Amino acid sequence: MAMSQAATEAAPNDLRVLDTRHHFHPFTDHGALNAKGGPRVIVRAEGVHLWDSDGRRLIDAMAGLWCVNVGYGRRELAEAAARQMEELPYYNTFFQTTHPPAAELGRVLAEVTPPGFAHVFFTNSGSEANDTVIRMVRRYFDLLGQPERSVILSRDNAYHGSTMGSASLGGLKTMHGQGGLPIPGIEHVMEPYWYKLGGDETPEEFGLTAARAVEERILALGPERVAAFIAEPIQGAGGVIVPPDTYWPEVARICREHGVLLVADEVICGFGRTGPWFGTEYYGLDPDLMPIAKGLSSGYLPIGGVMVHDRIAEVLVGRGGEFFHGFTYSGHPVACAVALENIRILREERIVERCAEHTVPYFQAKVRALADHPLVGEVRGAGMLATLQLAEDPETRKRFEPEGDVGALCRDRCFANGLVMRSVAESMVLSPPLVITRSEIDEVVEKARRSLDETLDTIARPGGLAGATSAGSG
Ligand code: PXG
Repeated sequence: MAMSQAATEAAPNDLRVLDTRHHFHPFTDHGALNAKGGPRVIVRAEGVHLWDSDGRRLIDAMAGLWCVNVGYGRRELAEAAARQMEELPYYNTFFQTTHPPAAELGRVLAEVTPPGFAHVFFTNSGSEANDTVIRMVRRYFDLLGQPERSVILSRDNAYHGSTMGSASLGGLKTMHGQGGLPIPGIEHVMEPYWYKLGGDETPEEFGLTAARAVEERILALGPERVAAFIAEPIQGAGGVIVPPDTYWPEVARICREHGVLLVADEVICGFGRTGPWFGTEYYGLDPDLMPIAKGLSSGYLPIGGVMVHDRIAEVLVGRGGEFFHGFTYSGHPVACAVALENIRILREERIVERCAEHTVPYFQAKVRALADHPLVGEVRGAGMLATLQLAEDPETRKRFEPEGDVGALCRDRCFANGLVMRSVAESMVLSPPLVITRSEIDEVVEKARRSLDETLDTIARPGGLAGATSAGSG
């Protein structure tokens, strides 16, 4: 007690000290964080730029955490929140009650999502949306008199959230190693990550191999036991893994043939990230459930949901009786009002369409030009998602060992150069706001190239990598 008081007195206004003392952060190694003197402090943002507490300007090529699709500083969103706070700051949507923002947002979501999604179940996050998926899928088959159809298939290296259910759906072994996950009834199959797993197969051949891994598992378990397959159209947090073109048509066929529901996790891909409004439209998929979050409110307030296709709603909503599920803040009026305003902005300014037409080709061309860098083995991407896959030997796809150090070093060089990029192992990820301009894309790419050069310089020096990185997720 005396010690912490002394430290508080020593630095009463140092947010880093306060934060280090009191804040237990998500996905952060606090030992490493303390060693470097505490976290960076972001104090302000406008458009695609952030400012830290030292007054440094950073360009945010990650749209926060893949979510600030309309960019920072949209006053209309703040005003929508303030208006709703004055009118009705809270009321619940349980027990036969609603309020105008929830009812209105349901209607608007039915308009902007692909045909057939007339119903939404509201949550506060993507994790809650995916937990809701588990309960919905199992309830659906119970109602159909097939309670044994309860297994949900997912993929290695998938990210679907951090709650017990959604982390179980996820395929991250590091997460499963903490707290006894996955929960029963969830199985993982190979991800369609050609660069890492494709061996001697062409991407097209490997796409079919990865799809057939889904079918093999369904057959091994017995199709009568398999309820659903969940996947992101394009894996985001796994490292922007764009499946080969052969993958999705085959997976869709397999699910249809075996009566397995298709759950498309649109938490990152939704609301324009891949080009069209939804990632399922990018691939022409016809999913049964679509968890959404992030871009729904452009991250201005927490809100998520599960879009339920009519053929599922007919059972779950139409004749299912009471679904014993919900959150105090399901359909929170202020979050709904902000999501409504966000979608109004996206529609009225045609942000998704203009981005797909004008920004995506420029962004993809500029980022792909980094493929000539000696550290870059492959550039992948679609829409406003892209990644630079770093490699020790781009010719042979030889990866750096141990995985992650070079990516973390490059991520640190990006920060030093005023660029926010995420490193996922050796994938340097880009997911900027959809409103980024061409000159801002030039700024991102120029800073990325400089950061790659500096990374290469460091690792080329004898003993250069040792001690050069700040460990941990980034
Ligand atoms: N599904 C997908 C596809 C996601 O990317 C979630 C569900 C969970 O959403 P919530 O709102 O509960 O976080 C996500 C979240 C990263 C990173 O570093 C990615 C996410 C969250 C935090 C960090 O790439 N994705």
